Amino acid sequence: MRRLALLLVLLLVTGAATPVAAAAPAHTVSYDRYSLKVDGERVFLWSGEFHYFRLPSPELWRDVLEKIRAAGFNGVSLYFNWAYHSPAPGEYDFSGVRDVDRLLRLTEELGLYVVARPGPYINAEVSGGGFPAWLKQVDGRARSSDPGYTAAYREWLSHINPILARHQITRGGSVIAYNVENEYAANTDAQYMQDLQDTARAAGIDVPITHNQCCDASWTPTWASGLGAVQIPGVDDYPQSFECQTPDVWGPWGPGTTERLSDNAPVYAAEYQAGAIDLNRAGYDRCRELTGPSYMRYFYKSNLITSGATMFGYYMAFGGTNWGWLGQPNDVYTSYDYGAAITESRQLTDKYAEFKRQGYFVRAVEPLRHTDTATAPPSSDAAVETLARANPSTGTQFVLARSLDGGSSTLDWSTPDGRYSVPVTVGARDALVLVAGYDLGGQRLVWSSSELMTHTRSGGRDVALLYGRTGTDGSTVLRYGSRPAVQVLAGSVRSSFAGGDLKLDYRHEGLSRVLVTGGGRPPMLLLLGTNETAAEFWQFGSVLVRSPSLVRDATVSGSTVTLRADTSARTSVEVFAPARRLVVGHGVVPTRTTSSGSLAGTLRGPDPVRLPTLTGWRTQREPVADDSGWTVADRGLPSGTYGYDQGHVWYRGHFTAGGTETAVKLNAITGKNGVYQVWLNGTYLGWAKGGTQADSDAPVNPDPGPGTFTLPPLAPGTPAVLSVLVGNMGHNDDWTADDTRFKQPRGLVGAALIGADTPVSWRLRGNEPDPVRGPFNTGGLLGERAGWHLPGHRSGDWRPAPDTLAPGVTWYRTEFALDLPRDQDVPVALRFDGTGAYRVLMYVNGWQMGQFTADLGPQKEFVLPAGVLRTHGKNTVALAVIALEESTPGPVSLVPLANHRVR
Ligand code: IPT
Repeated sequence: MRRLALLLVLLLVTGAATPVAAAAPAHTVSYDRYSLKVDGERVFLWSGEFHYFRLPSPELWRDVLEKIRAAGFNGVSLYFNWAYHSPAPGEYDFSGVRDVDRLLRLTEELGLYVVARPGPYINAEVSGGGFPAWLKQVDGRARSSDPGYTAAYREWLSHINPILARHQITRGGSVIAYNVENEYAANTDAQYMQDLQDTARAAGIDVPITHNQCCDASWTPTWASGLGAVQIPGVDDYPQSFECQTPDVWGPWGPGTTERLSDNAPVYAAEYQAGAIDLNRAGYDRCRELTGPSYMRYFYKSNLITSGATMFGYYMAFGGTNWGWLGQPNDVYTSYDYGAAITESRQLTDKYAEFKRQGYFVRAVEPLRHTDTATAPPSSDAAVETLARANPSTGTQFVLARSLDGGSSTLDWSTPDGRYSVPVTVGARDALVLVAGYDLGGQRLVWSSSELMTHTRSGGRDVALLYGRTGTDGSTVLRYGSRPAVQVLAGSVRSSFAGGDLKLDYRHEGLSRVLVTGGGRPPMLLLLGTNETAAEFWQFGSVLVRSPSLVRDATVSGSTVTLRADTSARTSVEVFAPARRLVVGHGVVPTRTTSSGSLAGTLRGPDPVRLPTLTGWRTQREPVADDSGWTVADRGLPSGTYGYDQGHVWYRGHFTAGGTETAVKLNAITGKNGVYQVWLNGTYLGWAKGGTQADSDAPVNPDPGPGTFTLPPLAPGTPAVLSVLVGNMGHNDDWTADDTRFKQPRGLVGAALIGADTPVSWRLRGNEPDPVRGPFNTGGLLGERAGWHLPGHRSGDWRPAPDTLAPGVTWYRTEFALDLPRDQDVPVALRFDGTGAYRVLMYVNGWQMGQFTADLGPQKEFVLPAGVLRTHGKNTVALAVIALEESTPGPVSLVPLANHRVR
């Protein structure tokens, strides 16, 4: 009996650890110069970048991935962050929020392809560019074939490669390609590049290996040939730059044309700009504007036609949060919203709608997967530029009509089905991709001046959705053997029939509907919308749904169609499927059948929610503890030498005054925006900015690190102690692959008394990694070391909060309970108001969810993902308020960022 139980337990345990269902069918992955292929079928890879390490809530990975899928993406591009998994050499953790096996299982469940990007170097604005801090102490240049570095990265790959290998498509999983290194363009070492690939192959990676070359093909090597060459070399392109403060300046970083790097591999836009880092702290709304729908239409559609690229990785689809000390100090702050299509609080934006219009098109129209350059129809007006591609087997043509200033033109279009004069209107900074000669289901689309978003075959008829800018004219021509019957169900559409061509003329307004029957073809429902109404459609398999709310999924079983949908208000829903009954979530929705043969109903919105006010704050000063147990700085001052790598480090310097000391000269290197503070015998001497990176891009480094602090007079023989709190901001990247930025030390790097040669003996204390929340969660504040940020800490002896804070660290704690409606999604943020010379590290249930920099801005609201936040139960908030000068911190509150009913 017992043995049986043991066996069962073993089975359960091993069963849980086996990621891919053994029975999942294996597939082949191949490629040619046009596209990837799965089981010989061409695949257009339309993927968005997602960073699991920026969303410490596996439950919400599903939410984001479902939203990515619903937008029409068929893949995700995933960096794997070495540093996130490895707190120390030889130590690796893939549990909890680091469970990438779970992430990959989710992609499999959702049917999303994965481009796996395990680095070892990833950049990504994460601390060290993904290199663990301990690698700074390893001899040998990082990103080279130096033996010290080689041993280190092989250790990482020996952990991550087997996970990725068992999730490959070739073993029934989701991984379709494996990307080595990242924009490896400076100080390159081909032997290293080759070894990364040999190591992957030895671990069973058999999908195509890719690389993302920096910026454009002028960067060499491109890794398209020679030692270290990959199978599918790709290019990263950020044509809009990162200057979010000037969102109207277009294309400062070049035309953004995706380039062909190899004659026998598809064109791969490995990272194509889909947002921006906020280098100048303009706020992410500006970044979203800089990379908004207009840019997306012009640049993304141009890419389809200029290069014929069939592999895209849009960076980012969802940005997330630099929680803890995850972020790299120079380019980002806590939020990594990125101005992406899906916001940091998981909300959909107008960029999402544009992705949907383009993504559905790319998915639906198979001939786009295999195209060559073709002659473009001449345009009567130079304001509208045309470019074209055609599918060599079907003849289907794709014409790009783009304009910078806007214009109307007539195209003299020689389509596969005859020569036509096609009037088109293109807005300013806009582009259309028009299709001709396309076998659309059972129909023949001769041409259309509307854009095709998608089509489906359902209930024995074809349904096609076309759209254009509101107020512009559109025409669609379909070919029939004989005159079909045309029934205009909604809107105003004129039709004419001549020479086998049915021509429909209309203005893009709302949603017109036309039913065409007879003519020797199956019936067809044409939906003629605007940019806005088209974006209200959702498609899952053959089911088309129209609703302004998010639809996550749709399935048909018998005569019932079941949807999963979110609503933020009462909204309409219309389903185009051969069904008589509509179920949303678990409830039947009353419907009527429309003249279009669809089911229409209404979904109710969420109940209002109120969040509690944060009250009852208790405070405690960072303890002035006995430092006898601290680490003796017997090997120099930098903190990394002692393994203190994240966040703050306290230093204590003891000396016996000679009586002539007048000042202390210090230097700390913190990374950009870090500061350090100094006390003598408990008296505050002041603060200074920490030194930043030795930046090869900016050789004139202002390096504000050094600071000289005047000492009060000290009588000879007085025992004195200097206390220095250094606020490290994370580790520099290694973009230049030369160690200079990345291996820059952190903490104090220089200390000397002025006026005497008095020796000072230093001790220091820094962080210990949190075994649950990971290596980036905490730094070395004494309160962190004492667990004051943790939910279990008892703050009974803490005092009520004072109005004014003395310089230094004051801790605050309070609790609040939440009981949000179970079927509602209410993203919550912690909001800080106030400005001044102070900063706040915030902890929610022990998780460090950000740093409010009242002295720098711009971020005031810090997203708290459910999971970290208990939406049903008690929550603990702890704040470490670090005052640089006497400060009066502003109020802190909980704010709802949205409210959706989820079914
Ligand atoms: C490119 C990196 O590959 C990526 O990791 C990330 O850093 C991104 O930029 C910016 O967010 S680097 C390129 C813009 C030079």
